[in-house]
Amino acid sequence: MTEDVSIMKDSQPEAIYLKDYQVPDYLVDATDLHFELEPKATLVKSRLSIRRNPQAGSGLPPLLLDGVDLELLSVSLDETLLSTSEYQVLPEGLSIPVEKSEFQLEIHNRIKPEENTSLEGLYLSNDMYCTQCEAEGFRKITFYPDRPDVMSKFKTTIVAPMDHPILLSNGNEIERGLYEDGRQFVTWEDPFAKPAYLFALVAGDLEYVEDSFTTTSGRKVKLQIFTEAKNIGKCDHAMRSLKNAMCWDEETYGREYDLDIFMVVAVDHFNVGAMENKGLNIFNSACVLASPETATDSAFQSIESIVGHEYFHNWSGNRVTCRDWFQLSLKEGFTVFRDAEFSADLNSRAVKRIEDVSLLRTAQFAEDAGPMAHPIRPDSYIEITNFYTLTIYEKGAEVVRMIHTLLGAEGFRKGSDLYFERHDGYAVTCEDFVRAMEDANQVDLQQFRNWYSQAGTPVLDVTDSFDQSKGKYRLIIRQSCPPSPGQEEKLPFHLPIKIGLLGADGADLAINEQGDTETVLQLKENEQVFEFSGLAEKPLPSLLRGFSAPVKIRYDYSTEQLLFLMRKDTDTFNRWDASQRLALNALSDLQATFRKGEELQVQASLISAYREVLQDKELDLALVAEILQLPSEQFIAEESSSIDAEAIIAAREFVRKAIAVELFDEFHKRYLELNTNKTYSPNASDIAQRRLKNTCLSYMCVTETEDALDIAQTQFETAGNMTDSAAALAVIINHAAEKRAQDLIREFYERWKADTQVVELWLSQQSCSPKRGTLENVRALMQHPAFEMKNPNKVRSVIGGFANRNFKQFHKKDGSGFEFVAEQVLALDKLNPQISARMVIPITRWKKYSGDLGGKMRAALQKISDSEDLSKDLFEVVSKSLI
Ligand code: B3K
Ligand code: ZN
Repeated sequence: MTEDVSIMKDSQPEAIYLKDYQVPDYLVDATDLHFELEPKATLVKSRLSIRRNPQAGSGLPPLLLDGVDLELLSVSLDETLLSTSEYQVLPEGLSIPVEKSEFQLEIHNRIKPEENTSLEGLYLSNDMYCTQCEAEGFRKITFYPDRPDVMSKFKTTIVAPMDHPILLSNGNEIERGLYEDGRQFVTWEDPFAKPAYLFALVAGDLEYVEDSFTTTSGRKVKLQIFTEAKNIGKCDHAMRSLKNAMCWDEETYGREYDLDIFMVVAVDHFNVGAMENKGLNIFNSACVLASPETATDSAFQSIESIVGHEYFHNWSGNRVTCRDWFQLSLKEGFTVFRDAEFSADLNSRAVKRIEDVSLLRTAQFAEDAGPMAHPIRPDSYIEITNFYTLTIYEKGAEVVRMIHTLLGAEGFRKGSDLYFERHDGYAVTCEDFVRAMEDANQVDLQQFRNWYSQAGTPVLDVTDSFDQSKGKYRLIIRQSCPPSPGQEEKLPFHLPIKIGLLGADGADLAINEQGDTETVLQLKENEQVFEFSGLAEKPLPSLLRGFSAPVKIRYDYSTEQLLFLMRKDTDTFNRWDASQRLALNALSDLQATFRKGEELQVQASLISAYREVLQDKELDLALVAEILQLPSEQFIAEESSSIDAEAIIAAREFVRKAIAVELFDEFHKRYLELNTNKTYSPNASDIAQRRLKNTCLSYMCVTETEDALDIAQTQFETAGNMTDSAAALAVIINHAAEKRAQDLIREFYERWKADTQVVELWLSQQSCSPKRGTLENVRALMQHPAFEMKNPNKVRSVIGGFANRNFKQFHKKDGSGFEFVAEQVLALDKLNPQISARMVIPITRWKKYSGDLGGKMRAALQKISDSEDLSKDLFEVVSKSLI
């Protein structure tokens, strides 16, 4: 008996609503899985101990199981084989009539890992079997109530031929053996009940490094990182990061690890960065493997934070999980906040904050103003995979950070303790998180909840006045929030605004009678006035210190005031922010000049501000590097009410060149000072030194002089680490004449072609080149043996690099960049819908463009929409963007 239950797609996929949530009809107390691995036909046998959910009401409704792309072989209920007439096969599952409130269900089905290019469910990556089940991938393995509020204890047996000697699943290994036919088996048991999305299986010819960690209460935990043999030398940094994370979570949150073993596996084909499966984290190779010769500083840092992130999920996500997928930010926002604090504690706090805020203000703000805007707790979705967004993750983390700011570190810890204690072992909601924070601190966060239900980036308009005779300073703050899809009117938000007041000498003035020099204002009304007395002079406000809320703040600072803040503010973040404002203002003026066809000129004060920063030996090197970076084209675009891509490019290139030419000698001098031959270490101060050095090199090469390019070439030839080598390659690709660039590109590839992560970097540097002809080169790269359309990292490097990080060539006037993206998105959709729905994003924001660029973008999007058989994922993004 064989039933093919592959999807029969309806013409219009339907939305799912939070308001329709109902508790599950049945619970699964135990899940016993048995896999016989074969690339073309893996046999899955599942035995489920099921019982009626006492909370779900009376009667015995049919049992509904999810199942997608499965070949059903048999269904047995309490050991009796059912005939096909005794259950119903649905387009995406099974419906089984039930007569008892407790029963055993056994299902046998087959799947084809080899054909699974969606990388959801069980699939093959370079001959290694692996799984990805979050959010709804388990249903591609077997029939199951695939929802996070069904938590079950899993036992898993994996049977495989000996050429796949490593067989892993969640929990502890309890048995292993050999069959007569030469296959081996291993059985794993996970003592913690978990939703199916945390299930994992890995089988392959892998090697591992091993270490251990002893928890505060004395449990010795075995730590193992598995990779293909060729990568075994690239695991040390991840292992160190893991131990640091385990230690940090004990110290900061009082959370210990709970199993005897913690395993990490590196996989080349992976849709996202990593996955927090219980006891068996699966990582995209790019997010775990590193060595000084092959990985850049930023790779080292992101590995540390992702290893931390996945580890922290063991509590914020696994022990306490989500009731439904609308609550995704409950685990993701909180865990991003946790990993950001982990990175800040281990490295430079200010730089980490600058990096995170840059990402938020560039990409999340754009999302919040675009067609897919949604609150951190969405009300509806068509395909949940589309909601693993910057809003859920990064804005979600900002919302948690605001709670931390409002309650203080101690209050927040009381709240998190209560949250973990109250909800351990349960699937809960964002509401439960906020309530724990309230209950532990006896505070009212009613209005604060608007952050969970309203999309869009709030705007704060700030004005001030000073009454000299009374020494009274007033800040008047008005908040508003633009409409977002389905939400025309917004209620006011409750948000913390951290401020300081600067006196004429730049020192922080006392802000109240206690003599505090910094305070957190709580904004709740649409308009609120804050008064400060006892001031002898009108202060200069330093607003939203540390970016204390995810908002846009408008205060009419003059150029002189911004220069003053840039030099004097005691809040490092705001010093950097003032430099960004200053540059943004200059760039905005230059765009206007460009549109008028007049000659462009850069103010001398801007150049001298950069000179001063460059020569400042007191300032943290990392901060100097950050300040010297002009706002990215993407950030300038996000800040514009209507995007004029040509003017943005012209203005930014002009300023960059002017700074490079005017300060060439200073850049060169600083470059030479910083170009010391240190042994590589990815610590914060060395990273800062390399970052500033390479910023100097990059400015020098903007002049396109042979002298500068020779320096870059020498750096390329002598570099002892990938950070310096890649930085030199990038400037040569972007600024050198064709021959020099091509020679280096070839040389680099020949040297590194066996290293997947380096090749990904090589691909992306070329697709990001602002040089003419890049699109043709991108097309050529897609024919290169190093490119693989079925590998998301390669797609992200080439197509993603071009569409997201090559502002100039992607926005070419003829619309060729948009057409290219549309064409690739359609091809990808047949292989991997999660990736096609990501790659389409750059052409969805057509409404924000001025001139006919927006029209061309829309036309490319329309072409996708007109095509047959779009995946649910792509359909949702495209249809919402065309409205
Ligand atoms: N929780 C996973 C996300 C997987 C999503 C796949 N569609 C990674 C993370 O946030 O830790
Ligand atoms: Zn996460």
